[in-house]
Amino acid sequence: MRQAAARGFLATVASALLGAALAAAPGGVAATDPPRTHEVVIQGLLYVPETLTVRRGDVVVWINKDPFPHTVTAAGVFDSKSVAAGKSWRYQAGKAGTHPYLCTLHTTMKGTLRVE
Ligand SMILES: [Cu+2]
Repeated sequence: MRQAAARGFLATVASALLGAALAAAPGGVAATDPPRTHEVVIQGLLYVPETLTVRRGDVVVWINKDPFPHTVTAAGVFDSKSVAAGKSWRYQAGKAGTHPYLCTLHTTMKGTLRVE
């Protein structure tokens, strides 16, 4: 009997946790959350993080910490043009999908923006 009671208690806890989990949208972000701002640092000829996942409406800011210019270019989706040393460029994610991008000045620099 004690075991049955314990199981009942655990089931209650589990369903409470499940309820809490279901209250949040995928990724743990509620659908009603306001747009967020994400940062990608450009440093040492790298985008950090290299891959970033955001929601439509979120803003992504690329911050160029290198002492020379870079671009953030996903052909047909977004293009920062030249971002000078110490400057940043922001983009509001509007088009859902996986957008590989690169720096047109240093084409080995690659990143991916996933917009859900
Ligand atoms: Cu570059």
